[in-house]
Amino acid sequence: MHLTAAEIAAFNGNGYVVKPDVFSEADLRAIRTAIAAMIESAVRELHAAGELQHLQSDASLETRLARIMAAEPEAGRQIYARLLGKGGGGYRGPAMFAMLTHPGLIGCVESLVGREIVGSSVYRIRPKLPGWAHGEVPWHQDSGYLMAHCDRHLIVTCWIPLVDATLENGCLYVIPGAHRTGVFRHYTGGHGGFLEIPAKDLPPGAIPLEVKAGGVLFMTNLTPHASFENRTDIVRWSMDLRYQGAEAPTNADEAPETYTPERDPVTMACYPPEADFVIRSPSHPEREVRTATQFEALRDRYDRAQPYMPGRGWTPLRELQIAD
Ligand SMILES: O=C(O)CCC(=O)C(=O)O
Repeated sequence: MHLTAAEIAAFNGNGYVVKPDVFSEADLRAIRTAIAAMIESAVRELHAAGELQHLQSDASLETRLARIMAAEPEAGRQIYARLLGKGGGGYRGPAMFAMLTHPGLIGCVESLVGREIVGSSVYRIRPKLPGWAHGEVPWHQDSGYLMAHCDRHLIVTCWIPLVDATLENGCLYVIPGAHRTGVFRHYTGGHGGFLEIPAKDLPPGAIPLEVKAGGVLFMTNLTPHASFENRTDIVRWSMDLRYQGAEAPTNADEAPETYTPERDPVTMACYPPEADFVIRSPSHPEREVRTATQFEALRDRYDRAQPYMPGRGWTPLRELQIAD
């Protein structure tokens, strides 16, 4: 599977394209089952420790965390933290590796970045819970989170809903064409604790993108996007995976210990705290991470070393509000 010429042109012109049916139901079942199993194990542990009263065992993946969060919010927060870690990037099991290396997805990514493909360190699993502020993600460009010298490189975000993403449950919004403006000023401490571009700084024309489970929304790292309230009673589970080509800075061949405050920032990977991984390299196949075990070991090594990443110097949002 690849993107068609029309899809590539849409991606370049608008900063995004939606491709339906990249993942089959069976593909999604594996990751959904893995997430459900992580929830089950966290629930059992908390229950055994007396920190959760109701197991909510009869609930589905779509409803279990929502029900726990509504009934026992502290236990719900703990499950979220244990389950996903790093804001949603903590899981590195075989089902995650299968998603990251999915042949159809990688074929589409190849259409955008070329044949040498590096998996960007920042991947996330997100449960957008009903009525949960942290689940709403304010306007930002992914570049806002990355090192500034990476702004000129293409890093493709693949946003993958694990349930149908609708207007009601908080699908993504994008601003077509706004990726051509460069990086907008972001502020720290925005809604839900995320980085935020104030809406007044953005061009008009935001549109919602409803995407069915199995489809993928491809975006550039400069595409402004946001998602708002989930007004349903189900969890809008999604994943966002990122990929870059050979020319973008990476830590794929580096020891995490080399990331120290003394190091010149322009020599750094785009997001040093977590491990990048080579998905496909026809020129250096020996660099490829080929097994889930290799992948897990690499991610663990970076986690243990806690590599240094300098901030981008974004201003706190409250300072803007005081100035206003
Ligand atoms: O899933 C969401 O609601 C937000 C996703 C996002 O901001 C991203 O993938 O960068």
